[in-house]
Parts: sequence; structure tokens; C-alpha cells
Amino acid sequence: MSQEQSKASGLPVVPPKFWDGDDEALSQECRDLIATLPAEPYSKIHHLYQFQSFWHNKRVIQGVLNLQKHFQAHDSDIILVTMPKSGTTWLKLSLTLYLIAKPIIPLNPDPIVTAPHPLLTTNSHDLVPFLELHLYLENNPDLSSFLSPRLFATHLPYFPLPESIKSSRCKIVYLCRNPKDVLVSYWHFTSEFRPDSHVSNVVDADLFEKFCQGKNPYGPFWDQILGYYQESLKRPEKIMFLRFEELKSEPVRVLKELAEFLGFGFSKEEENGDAVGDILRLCSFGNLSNLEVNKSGKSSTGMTCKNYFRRGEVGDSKNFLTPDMIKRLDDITEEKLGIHGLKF
Ligand code: PAP
Repeated sequence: MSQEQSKASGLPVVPPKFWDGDDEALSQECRDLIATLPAEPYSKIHHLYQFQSFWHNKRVIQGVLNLQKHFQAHDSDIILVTMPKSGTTWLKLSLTLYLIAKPIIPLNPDPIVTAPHPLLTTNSHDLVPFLELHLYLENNPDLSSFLSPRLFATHLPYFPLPESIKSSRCKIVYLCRNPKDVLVSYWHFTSEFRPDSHVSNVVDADLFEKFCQGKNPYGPFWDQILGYYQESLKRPEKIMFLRFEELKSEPVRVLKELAEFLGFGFSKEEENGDAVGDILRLCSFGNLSNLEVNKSGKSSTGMTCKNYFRRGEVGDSKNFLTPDMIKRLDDITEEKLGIHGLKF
């Protein structure tokens, strides 16, 4: 299984040269392309560039170019897609546990109190690598050690996905979250990187404005969601469209439907042994945020693991957005998604 292997062999740490701003890390092709793209200052040190209708930093554009050129999907692949801060960490671990460990979990009478499951000593992002942010940064990685079904993640919109993902029988699991909570989560997550950040109880006005204009990493937010939603209506056997809010309110139903969608439904014995409940308990916010690896570790992409766990609630954004901000985001969401039957 891919995740056990990536853990055993250790995913390559993303070299700091790939962090935005270091052009030396980029191929000449990528640099030439970026020079032609519309640019938008995003912070004092970062720019975003509009590439294939969405806004990305330089590093992502390099990853997309390599990915589009080299990635060959297998029919058995599973691709997890999220907009950043929509529940990626939770989904990666639940699916890893479900695919790898569901026959093992029920054997352990109390998986939380006894020693943590080995999969829980690794941060989710190192169990399921990002295609464009990690694996394909440097040209064409050797994926031969990944066993089937291979599990990959991406934050990319539908349109720029490699052709073989769209045309093969591989499955896509898309998880979205309401835009207000995504924005607030992103604001908290990035505050340590923003030289101009200061402690405040209201989301930074510039960040808010850019998000509304669609000029945020992987944005426009609404276009990304709509792309996957419409594709999931056309091909429900290919794309499962999920919401963070339903994972929170009806996790048992969602996990069972997800298992069926992927073609590995829970057996009667597993259901009787409460495999679904075990996976959900292991992946609960309280359990994950208290694991040593997530309290003090860093992921192979160089991120501080504890920053992936803040509150994990629905509607917390109301504490960090003014009434005007809430109305503006609600209006945009209604205008862009409401007419397509998507409500948050
Ligand atoms: P990423 O896209 O950068 O990987 P991602 O995991 O999608 O980040 O988002 C982090 C959010 O998921 C955080 O939300 P918050 O800021 O509103 O709190 C984080 O708390 C939440 N999260 C992480 N793990 C869980 C979990 N097990 N259950 C519920 N929410 C979770």
C-alpha cells in the first residue's frame, strides 16, 4: 500500500529552494511561462500567477507542468481533492486507515487508550502525498514502489488535472467546506508566515478582499467547487462530492458511502466489529490533535503539524468575520453556487 511504503521509505522532504521566491528552483520552461502570466501581489513577499484560469504560486505552477506532462493514472488510483483548509488532513487519514487498517482496527479492543496505531505516528500529509506540491515538484518521480490502490492528493481544480486522471477509471473524492470557515482557517494557518500579520480578532482586510475576488491560492474558490460539482453530476461513478459539514454531522453515513463508492464496502463482520466507529474515533479531532507527531512534528513539506489542527468546527468563522464580511461572502456564494443548487 502506498502509504505504508511512503512512510517506510520516507517521502522526500520538499527542499526549501522550492518555496516561492527562489526562481533557481524552477525550470527554464516554467520561468518563461511565468513571465507571461498575469501576476497579483499576495503578501509582501509572494505573488500569485493566473495559470489555466486559477491563481497559483510559482512552485505550484512548476508542479502542475511536470504533473501534466508525466503523470499516468491507473484505473485503481484514488485521488483526494480539496481546496486548502477544507478537511484534507482528516480525509487523508480516514481513507488511509479505511484502506489499509480496517481489517486490523477491530482486533484492537481500545485503539485510542493502548499504543497508537503505527499509521498514527505519521502526519496525514506524509501518508498521502500531494501530487503538485510534493511528488511532481522535481520533474518525473519514480512511483514504482507505490502499491495498488495508489492514494494521492491534490488541491488542483478539475480543469488542469492531467488527462489520464479524467479519462481513466480512477476515482476522485472531492471534499469542500463552506467558504467562510475555509477563509478563517486559512487566515489562522498562514498568520505565522505573513510578515505583516498581527494578532487580531478579525480576518485581515486584504486577505478577505483577495479571497472575494478569487485571487487566493488555487482560487477562485467558487469556481473550483463548481467544476467538481458539475463533473460529479455528470459522472457520479467517477467523482464523489463531499462536504466537511456532512462529515461532521453524519460521519458514519459518509464513511460507509465512501467505502461503497470506492468499491470496498464494509463487510458485515467489520460493521459488527464497529470498524466504522473505530476509524472515526481514531480520526477524531481530539485524538489526532493530541498525537505526539501532530503536537511537535513537522511534515516532509516543512510545515508545523500542529497548525493543521485548530478547532475543526463548523461555523467558527462567525467569531472572526464582521457582519459585512459574512454578508459579502454569503452573497457571492449564492450568486455563484446557489443558482446551481449548491447551498452552504
Ligand atoms: P490543508 O488543506 O492545508 O491540508 P486541512 O486539513 O484541509 O488543511 O484544514 C485544516 C482544517 O481542518 C482546520 O480547520 P479549522 O482551522 O477551522 O480548525 C483543522 O482544525 C481541521 N481539522 C483537522 N483535522 C480534523 C479532524 N480530525 N476533524 C475535524 N476537523 C479537522
